[in-house]
Amino acid sequence: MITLALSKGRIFEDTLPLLKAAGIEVLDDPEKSRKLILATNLPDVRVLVVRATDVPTYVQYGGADMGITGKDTLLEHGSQGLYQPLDLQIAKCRISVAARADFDYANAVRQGARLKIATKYVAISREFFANKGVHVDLIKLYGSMEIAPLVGMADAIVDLVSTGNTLRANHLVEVEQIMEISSRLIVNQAALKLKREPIRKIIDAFACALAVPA
Ligand code: PRT
Ligand code: MG
Repeated sequence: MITLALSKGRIFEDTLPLLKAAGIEVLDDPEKSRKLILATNLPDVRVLVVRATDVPTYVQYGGADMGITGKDTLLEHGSQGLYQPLDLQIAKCRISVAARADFDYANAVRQGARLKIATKYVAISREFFANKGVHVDLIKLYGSMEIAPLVGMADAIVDLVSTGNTLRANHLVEVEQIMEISSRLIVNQAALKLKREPIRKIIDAFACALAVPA
């Protein structure tokens, strides 16, 4: 049995064509079904529907053999015990710093300055600002980060941006891009040794599908 951990929403949708290329069809729609373990057309392949942030955990502990997760999630979680064979080029976005338009970010990120950042991405933020020599007080949030600068709780946020509509709707400005984000295929290193052939087959099919221009 090969178990694949996926999250609902954008990653799931973008993954379906890749699965299809590997000859795998998921039999239930996770947006409609309440099932968390989904069967596929292949009797020895199943899909776990987990929270996006839990995908690396399932794969690391062997609850799933493989999974698909954003680079953002992977960097926050750490990649211990995980083999990362492919950048799937799906669910693309960027991770950026955003602040109120009236906030003087350029002045605030001088070497040795101090900045209050609200984010779900504390590890990524800590490293980014440490490399700049800027001291940061990090406030961990789990969502709706955009509110924090508006109510004076933080100077800026670090969050994912794709169209920029969410920032605009909340009167925030993207002041610096940290990195480009896309989703990665991750594989449990022990599973790769024990189930080498079927896992290799899936990795190769995904790689093949990626090589075909959309
Ligand atoms: O929703 P839940 O709390 O269960 O988990 P999650 O929010 O981590 O999952 P999900 O499915 O929303 O995101 C999964 C992955 O998709 C992320 O880890 C990213 O790798 C990737 N991804 C790509 C994005 C976006 N684009 C994105 N735009 N994830 C989130 N967003 C959000 C962003 O946080 C912000 O609130 O969309 C908003 C910004 O979008 P724009 O278009 O308004 O700029
Ligand atoms: Mg979400």
